[in-house]
Amino acid sequence: MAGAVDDLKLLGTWYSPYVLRVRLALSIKGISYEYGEEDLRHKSELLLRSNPVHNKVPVLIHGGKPVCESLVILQYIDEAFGGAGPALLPADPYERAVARFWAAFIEDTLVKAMNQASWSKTEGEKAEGNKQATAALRTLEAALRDISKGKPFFGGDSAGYVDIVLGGLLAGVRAMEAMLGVKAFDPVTMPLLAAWADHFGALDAVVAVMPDVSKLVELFITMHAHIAAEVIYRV
Ligand SMILES: N[C@@H](CCC(=O)N[C@@H](CS)C(=O)NCC(=O)O)C(=O)O
Repeated sequence: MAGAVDDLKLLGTWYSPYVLRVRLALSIKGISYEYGEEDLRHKSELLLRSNPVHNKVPVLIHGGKPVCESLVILQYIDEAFGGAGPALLPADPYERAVARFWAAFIEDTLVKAMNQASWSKTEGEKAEGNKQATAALRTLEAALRDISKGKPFFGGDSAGYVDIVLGGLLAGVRAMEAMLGVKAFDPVTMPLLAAWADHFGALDAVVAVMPDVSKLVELFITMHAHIAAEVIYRV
């Protein structure tokens, strides 16, 4: 295979949006690797040794050397395996800076709001999270219009760094939509993002690594039940 790389291992969990980013990048670049599924209640020695600061997945281990944090890993993949598949970040330094800016926005603003909307203990906190997530998505809709210049992806004709950072959230978004009967990427108010999600989700390289949405729904129902039980216990 064109993107075969020696001694490449990814430590992950099947439901993690951060791990999905790394799987998406490797899949889009056509790079093969060994995958190690972690049980986060009983983390492996390898994980603890490889990410001693955060003890979190994903960790990409290349030639025995660990790289941690999903955004750092994506940039490492682009630089270390430049010869494999399409480049994830643009070549132009200014466009690279713009892509990094939007990746940071997704991470710091959108993910934070989506987590608040999904996992808060009170309805008030959830509603505030929803409001902030919608505002962040509207900002991204405008960014997509500017950056893509009529093409389907933030990366232009093909999916790149920003698409992968946002795309890692897509399985979780689809699961929440199925549970709540709502459209997060509203085709009326966010037509470009709605089309982006359809295009990105249909790419072969994406379909190959997307987790099963119905399994995610089951997991989210269990997680919500745990949060609710904790609230009742605390009351
Ligand atoms: N900022 C990190 C976040 C990674 C993260 O939160 N991973 C979760 C799984 S979704 C984890 O490993 N949690 C284990 C723990 O918190 O102990 C990244 O982008 O890689």
